[in-house]
Amino acid sequence: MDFYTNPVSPNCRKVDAVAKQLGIPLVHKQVDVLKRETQSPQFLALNPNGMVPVLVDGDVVLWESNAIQCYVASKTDNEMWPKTHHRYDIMRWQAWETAHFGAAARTLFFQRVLKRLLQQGEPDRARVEEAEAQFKRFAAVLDGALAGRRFLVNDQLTIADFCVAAPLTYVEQAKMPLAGFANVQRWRAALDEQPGWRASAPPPM
Ligand SMILES: N[C@@H](CCC(=O)N[C@@H](CS)C(=O)NCC(=O)O)C(=O)O
Repeated sequence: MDFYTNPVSPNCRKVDAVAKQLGIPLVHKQVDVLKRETQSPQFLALNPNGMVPVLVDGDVVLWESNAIQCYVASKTDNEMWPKTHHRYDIMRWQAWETAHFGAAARTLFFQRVLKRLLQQGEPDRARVEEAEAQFKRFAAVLDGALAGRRFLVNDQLTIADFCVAAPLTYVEQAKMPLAGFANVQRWRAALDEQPGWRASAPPPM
């Protein structure tokens, strides 16, 4: 399977971590987002959104990291993408990450880290304040869900953990307000013990 990816992208990490954890081989095709390789006609033919990640498996061309996580995990029988009702609980966390928690984290990453790298000026204070408020609101939900358990779904490591943890990849660089969310911090430390998660960490920024 060809995996169009970028090593610093948290959305790509979601998929890479699952593949590495389950020992599913992917052929990594590096795409330089900063050089706008995602806007080339060849790349847009794979994903008209002009974004990584994209997976190509024979005739199957798939974009959207959460769908790709499921597709890759479906290649073997495993507990990370169980064939039980817990699957819908995983899908719920994937949707929640995209719509709420990850959205707030991505705004902080863009405003405080990417803008500088892209030479797009200073962080927008109003957007940072709004994103911090949203981040704290949803981090409280995550913290509550993790009270007394190691992992998000059925207390087993699933693709939901890698999905929800991915936007926290740059928590320090983007100064995401995680202080006070002890269960989230304990869960992040536990994920760092998982070989696939560790191996998918981006190079230091
Ligand atoms: N919802 C998409 C988002 C993908 C996404 O935002 N990719 C970023 C890298 S993390 C990208 O390729 N950005 C390039 C651009 O926006 O031009 C997914 O989960 O796959």
